[in-house]
Parts: sequence; C-alpha cells; structure tokens
Amino acid sequence: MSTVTVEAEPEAIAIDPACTAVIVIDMQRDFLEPGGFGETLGNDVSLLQRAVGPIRALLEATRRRKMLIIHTREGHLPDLSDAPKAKIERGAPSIRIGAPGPMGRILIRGEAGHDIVEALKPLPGEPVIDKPGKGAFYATGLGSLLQQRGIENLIVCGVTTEVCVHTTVREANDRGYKCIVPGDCCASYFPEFHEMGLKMIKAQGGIFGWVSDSTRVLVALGRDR
Ligand code: C5J
Repeated sequence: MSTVTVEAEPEAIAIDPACTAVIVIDMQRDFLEPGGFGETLGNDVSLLQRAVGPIRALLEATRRRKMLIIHTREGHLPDLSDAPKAKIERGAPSIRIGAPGPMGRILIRGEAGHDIVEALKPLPGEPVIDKPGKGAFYATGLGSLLQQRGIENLIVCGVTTEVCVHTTVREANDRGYKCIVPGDCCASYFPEFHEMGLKMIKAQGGIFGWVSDSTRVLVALGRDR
C-alpha cells in the first residue's frame, strides 16, 4: 500500500489511491449547455463551466495513476417509467422532463442533452452510471461496483454542488466511504449554495467528508508518502 496525504479541511486525510475512486457527477450537456434541463429551470448554465478545467486536470492526474474513474449521468428511460410523477410535474420549467428540446428530449437517456460534455468524455473502460435520481447510489449498480473494486475512499466532483454532488456524498458517507470533495471541481447555479454546500460537508469535524481543491489533490497524487 502506498498512501498519499491530501491537504483538506477540516484536516488532512491519508488515502491509498488504489482504494480510491473518482466520481464525476452529471457533467452533462443537459446541465451545462443552453437548451438543456438546467436552463429550462431558469438557470444561468454558464456558471457551471468553471468546474470543467479543474475536473479535466483531476482526470488527467488520476488516469496517470490508473485510479478508478466513474462518471454519472442523471436521466430517465424514454418511457419515463423510472421518473416519479412528482419530479416530472414539479415547478414551472419552460420545457418539462421528457418533452422535446433543442438537444432532444429533456433529461432522457440516449438524447444529445444526456451526453457528457466533450471536454470530459469518459475514456473506454471508465464506467458510466446512469441514475434516475440525484444520488448516485439510488437505483444504480454503484454500490456493488465499488465493493467489487475494494474502494474505501471517494473523490466526488461535478454538478451541482448542493444537489447531486451533496446527495451522493451523503449517500456515500452513510455507506462508510470517506469522501473528499475538491471544491473547484464542483459548481452550482447558485454560488452561495456552492459555498454553503462545501461548508456543510466539512463542518462539525467533517460531518459528511473532507473539502479540498484540485491543486491540493494533484500535489498529493504527485508524491507518495
Ligand atoms: C440537478 C444535479 N441539479 N446533477 N441535478 O437537478 O445536480
């Protein structure tokens, strides 16, 4: 075992990269590009772009280290059988989930909007988890995949900080995983929710996990201790 120490708040954390997976949450066109689910809800989708560069750097470093990298996508089956009525009918979006939009049907698997953005495309062999909910463990094979691979720690990033990243971190924490969240690799349509979401993770001695950033994770992965 070769552990590295990642500087983080509330304190540094030692991890074995071989037992650590990166989970990139929902870096999809539906959330990041005009005409997708995020914009139908009235959001300024350009606010999420800031996470792309830092995630790319994180992926390059963790691919070099041959770490397990998992991508997730939020979306529903074309017949909407996995989409709760309460989710479809909620709010007053300009186009509802399942209805046609500029990038195909909104938040539907297989449509152009469901794709991961070009800059962060998964490489062959990197698992992609399709999830109907906000959390990556709910109704997916993520738990068994992590167990099979002997994973103990997760580096969780993506969008949005306070919704799918937070829900996944909470689910993972309850399942016994130590979660590191590099803050600059996450983004929200609401900068204040992003800030508060990160504070909530690291408060109370790290109630849900550890908060770091891409620079500190990369520094740690560049050296063994
Ligand atoms: C949302 C997500 N915000 N990926 N999904 O609905 O955070």
